[in-house]
Amino acid sequence: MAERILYQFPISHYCEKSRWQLDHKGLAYRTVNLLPVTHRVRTHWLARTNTVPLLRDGKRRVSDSTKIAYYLEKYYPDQPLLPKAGDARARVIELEQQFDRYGVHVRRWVYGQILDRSEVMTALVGDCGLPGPLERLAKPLVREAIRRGYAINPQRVMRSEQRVEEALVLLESELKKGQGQYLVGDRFSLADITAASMLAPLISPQGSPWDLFDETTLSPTLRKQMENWRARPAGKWLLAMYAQDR
Ligand SMILES: N[C@@H](CCC(=O)N[C@@H](CS)C(=O)NCC(=O)O)C(=O)O
Repeated sequence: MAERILYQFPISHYCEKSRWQLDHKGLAYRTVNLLPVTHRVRTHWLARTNTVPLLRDGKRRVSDSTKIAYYLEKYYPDQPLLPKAGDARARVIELEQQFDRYGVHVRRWVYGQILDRSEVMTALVGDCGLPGPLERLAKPLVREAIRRGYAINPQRVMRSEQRVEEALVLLESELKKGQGQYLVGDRFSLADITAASMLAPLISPQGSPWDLFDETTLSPTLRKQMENWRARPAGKWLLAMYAQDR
């Protein structure tokens, strides 16, 4: 059988979205961790792209979590995540796009708080198959590349915090419209996977890829913020999604 590979960064929430979808559909795959920065050589060679996730499914190569989502729905329609037609389909598509866009702000806000922690570089660089001395050399370079590439600076992080709040409000208002379990109708869909993957780094549910820290070592301000988010409806929903549907 042809091999299925997801090229990824383990703590990328866009990669989490694709892993969740593959897992939901029960599709076998293996992950290959790429080293941020030099990953571009591989992703460009494979699919003329600079970003992960990138799915290699036998001979086919698909990059971008949204394109991967549509690809998987088309070729592996079991356990569907996208309604076939009608208003529900349009709504899932719209929410998927909205939460995907908020993902950029979640990423900037989270890195703004934790980029200097060693656990982050260990998660990103530690499992890429580099020998020890190279790994030690790579970590500060990757950290600075992330700082520059994602504009992790105080002004931009502050603006992203407002967009994060908007995302949480959107999630809460959508949940109010339905029965509170899923975003569109009474079925788990791509909208739920996207919202949960994009926002979960804010509260690092147990067992998720962002469960990296001994939280008692985080700053009191960050701990308080996470506690507040976990206590509000959006946070409770995210925790429930990870506990029940992930
Ligand atoms: N729209 C893309 C965004 C993917 C994305 O931003 N991936 C980041 C990791 S979270 C990446 O590969 N960054 C590396 C780079 O930009 O060089 C998707 O949905 O897949």
